[in-house]
Amino acid sequence: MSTKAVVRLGMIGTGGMGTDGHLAAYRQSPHVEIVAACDVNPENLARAAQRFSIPATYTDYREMLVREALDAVDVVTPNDSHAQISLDALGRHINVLCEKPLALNRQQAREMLAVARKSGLVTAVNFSYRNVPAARFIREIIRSGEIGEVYHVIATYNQGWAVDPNSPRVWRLNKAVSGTGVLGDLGSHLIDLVRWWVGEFRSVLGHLKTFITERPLPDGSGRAPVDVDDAASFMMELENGATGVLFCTRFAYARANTQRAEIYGTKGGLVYDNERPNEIQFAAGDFMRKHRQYCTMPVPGSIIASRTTTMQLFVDDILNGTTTTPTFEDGAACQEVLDAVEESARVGGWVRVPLD
Ligand code: SOE
Repeated sequence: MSTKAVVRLGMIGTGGMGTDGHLAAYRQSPHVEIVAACDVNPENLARAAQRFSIPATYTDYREMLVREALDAVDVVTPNDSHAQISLDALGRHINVLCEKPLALNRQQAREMLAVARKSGLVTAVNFSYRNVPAARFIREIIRSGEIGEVYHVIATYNQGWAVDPNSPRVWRLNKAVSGTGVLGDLGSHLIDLVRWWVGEFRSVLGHLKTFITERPLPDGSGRAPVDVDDAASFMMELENGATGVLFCTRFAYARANTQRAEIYGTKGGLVYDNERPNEIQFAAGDFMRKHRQYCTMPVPGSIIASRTTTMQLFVDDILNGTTTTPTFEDGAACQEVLDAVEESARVGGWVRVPLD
């Protein structure tokens, strides 16, 4: 890649994830220039512009798309605006990175995917845990054949912030804005890891649960209902015949952000833990099976050293014509599973993926 090549990027959404997550990541790349930022919240926008020295600011993304000569946008807004912003950007021939979950539902996701395919542009979805060294190593081991054919994946993703009944009714707890609750927010990461490690989903049996159905509004103006899932559990069968269970919650006491997965194959087993990103647990072969032993295996230094972010990969993909990030294909495939889990929970039985 030429050291001079630079992607001119417009940032859409300058909340915590937009700034501490995305803009901070772009700062690590010499190949991106943040030429403009947009947010409906002028205070967040001004703070971000100052912190990251962004020359132009907008409160309407459409104005930004028209006025700035952009190569790319990064969409880090609440879920209900992912589809329209992405479609508008693609329509102006601008490459798009979008936060997960890609959309509110599969209909939106399918439209986004169809437009993305037709455009030939680079699209990315921030399934960020693919970048955890242990997650990458697990994929390499599975693909090498070292644990044989996968029989099972059991994965959990636990946060605990919602256990406090006074924790406010933020947008993530409002179905009209978020689509689903913890299912789309955290479950989408697990679904993506399972697809990336093992393969596509065939069917699911879901259960969704809301524990606290009303909370104080963030601005103190009263209380509002919570109409999304606080916890989501689902069984799954994958296309290769593997079975498993995924579980995610915002009600795991004293947990900040804990992901774990166990993967069992015909010849070995693996354990992933995002809080121990540079190691895995591993067993393979008759000797370890006989003695029921798992050993801690360090992730190879080369994988650790090349740890990156979706944001840096997105920029490199635009400049190099490569596809190294999860794309709208992955975002839409994940959305098909999310919709299937929701539908399964509604009808109380197994459903096929995709639903229709
Ligand atoms: C929610 O608390 C959240 O910020 C998710 O939206 C992110 O995707 C996850 O990586 C961390 O937790």
